[in-house]
Amino acid sequence: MLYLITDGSSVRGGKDLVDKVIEALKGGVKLVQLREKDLGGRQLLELALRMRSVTRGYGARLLINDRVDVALLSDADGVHLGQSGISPYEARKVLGEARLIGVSAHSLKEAVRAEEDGADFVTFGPVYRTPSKAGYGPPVGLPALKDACSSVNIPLFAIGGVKAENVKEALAAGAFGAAVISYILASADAARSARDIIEEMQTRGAR
Ligand code: TZP
Repeated sequence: MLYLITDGSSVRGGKDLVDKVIEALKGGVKLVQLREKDLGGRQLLELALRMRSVTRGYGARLLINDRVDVALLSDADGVHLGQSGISPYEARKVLGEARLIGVSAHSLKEAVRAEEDGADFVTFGPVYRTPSKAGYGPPVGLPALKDACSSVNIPLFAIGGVKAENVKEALAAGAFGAAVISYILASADAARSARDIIEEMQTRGAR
């Protein structure tokens, strides 16, 4: 499963983020996280509602980064939580069982705790050096990914510098899927990039 995470600042050439996400949906993306940390609640909700409409049009799921309130107000499929926000355990009380809760983990310890706290899945990384601008720390590498995959029982998405050229080794390490920002959003042809990475993943039997 390919998981697209938005970052408006990764979009090149003055293109609109929603248009870029539509391109990615056309390329086969079925899971999108709206992650626009600079937006206030009002603007974020407005964008979430637009994303809700486009993702629904392509039968894709939408998660909202950190903001449980915005997820509920936009009727998103769930949230993706960081390490410093509210815990999956608390979020579940508000979201119920039907919505998804993802958690960002940067170490084995964080991945294990996310599972214990009731997360449905985790993203783990950065596995590789990431082209994305924000500071995500040094790559944890494939051995750490492998270790995490064999230590948790929930699906784990490899994140950080993942692209068509290296996604198969992440899956070989045990990852359920891959989460990407720049490989798709900074691509001149997001549909093609999405298709390329999905095809690579499917050769390893990923959905
Ligand atoms: N968490 C760990 S690395 C990362 C996040 C959100 C950024 C991933 O971006 P890219 O461009 O796919 O490397």
